Amino acid sequence: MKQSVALVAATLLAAAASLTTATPASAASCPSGNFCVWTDANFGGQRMNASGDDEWWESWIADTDSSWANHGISGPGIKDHVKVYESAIQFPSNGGAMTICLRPGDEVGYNATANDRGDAHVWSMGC
Ligand SMILES: [Ca+2]
Repeated sequence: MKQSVALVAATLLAAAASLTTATPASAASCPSGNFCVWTDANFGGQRMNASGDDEWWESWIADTDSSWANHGISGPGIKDHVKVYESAIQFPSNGGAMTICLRPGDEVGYNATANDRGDAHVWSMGC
């Protein structure tokens, strides 16, 4: 009995995983509650992760970002979207153009428009 319950649970988990995974082979490895960004496409190379805003990315990730994941926590009144900007948000710069915006749960393995352009990110209520 115990074994069959475990089997059912495992089957349900597998079904849930296949429903929620956007990219087939490699789901992004990113801690819950964090925005993650990688230097290479498909969540490869070095990863930066942040649970808060970072208005001035470190030089190793600035303008080298090639894949992104939003594993932020969703809920009423919670800033659960992430906007990435082309410039550091440092007075008088407001960050310039937004290169990409991620909804909760979004995992983007590559995006030609945003590739190697990000310098800052901010959590927000929407895109
Ligand atoms: Ca890159």
